[in-house]
Amino acid sequence: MAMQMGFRWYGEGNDRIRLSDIRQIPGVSTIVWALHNKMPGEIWEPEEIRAAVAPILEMGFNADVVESVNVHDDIKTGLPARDKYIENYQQTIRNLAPFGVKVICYNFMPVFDWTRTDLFHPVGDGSTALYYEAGMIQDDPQAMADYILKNLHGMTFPGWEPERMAKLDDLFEAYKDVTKEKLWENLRYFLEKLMPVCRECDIKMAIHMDDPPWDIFGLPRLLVDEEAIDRFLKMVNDPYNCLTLCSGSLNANPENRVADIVRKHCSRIAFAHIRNIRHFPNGDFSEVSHRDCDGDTGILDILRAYHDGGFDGYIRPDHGRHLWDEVPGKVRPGYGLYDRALGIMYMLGAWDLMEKESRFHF
Ligand code: CS2
Ligand code: MN
Repeated sequence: MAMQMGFRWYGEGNDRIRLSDIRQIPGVSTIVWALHNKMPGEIWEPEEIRAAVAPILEMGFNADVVESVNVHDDIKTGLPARDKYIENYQQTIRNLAPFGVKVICYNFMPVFDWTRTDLFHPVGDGSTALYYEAGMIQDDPQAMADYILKNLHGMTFPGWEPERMAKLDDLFEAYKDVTKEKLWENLRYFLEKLMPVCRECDIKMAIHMDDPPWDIFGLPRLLVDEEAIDRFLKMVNDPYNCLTLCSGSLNANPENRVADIVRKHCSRIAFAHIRNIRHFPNGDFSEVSHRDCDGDTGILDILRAYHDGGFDGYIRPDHGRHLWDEVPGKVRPGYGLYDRALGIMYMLGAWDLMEKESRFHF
């Protein structure tokens, strides 16, 4: 098995990018997909899965990776209703298996998914990118949710479902007593119930890193650094309990050495997200192109660590900048076509060279 390159696609009628566009990017084998109309906790029915996967397979891709099957808040907060939602999750795993799905990416972040303060920040070359202004994330989560929803221009964004965001106060109330230790315990409970089903279906659960990797608005976050990743993998020590190692999420904290984590845990990384970050002295950061020298994340060291580790999982460019005609309203923030395509060519360039060198040396 070799590493497989993926591209996240939001589905027919829900993404301006067409599968036929993606086919023109060299080296993509895998469409990273999801049923974006599903609320956390709902069962994904076989007919719905079949309809979503059919065009992907028809275009000659595989549909091996789902991102995400979102986890209901009752599972994260540990309410009695969680058992019902965990059963639904198990059923979704069983329903995905016949379609060849091998990896499910998910996250365990309370209330919010990734958090940025500016979705179209000028990078300096005429393009824009997602940006985090440290001073802006203080005590008004509602203002941030409103800003993000407005700038999505009606597009769906997993984790930012308007229905959930409308009930922010209730959500914060539900997490009031959920300490970091409780959240760890609830994660363990969830995963231990899933592992037998994962084994039976040969599907890996691959947790996404928390983004940014620190507590926000007083909400605890778990997958934030090497120590937490060690703890997570030991807590449920099962080959089906894996990581979606997101280089950009982790490196939002510049102390996190992503390449070292890859070297340590390569066999437990089912899915690699490659995103590059540039840090500013005041604590702000911007997402940038995948080219190593454009940011501080160490993209080439990370790719080398994957190559040295014999990585045979799935990899994808994570967020890209918005280029050329990708202006607000015409592009899903972070998920345009062009910069992600450029990122793929950059990664494959580095990878092909490492392959060639290793064949030459051995
Ligand atoms: C993604 C995450 O856009 C992104 O940053 O990597 O939103 C990811 O899909 C979720 O956290 C996974 O559940
Ligand atoms: Mn990611």
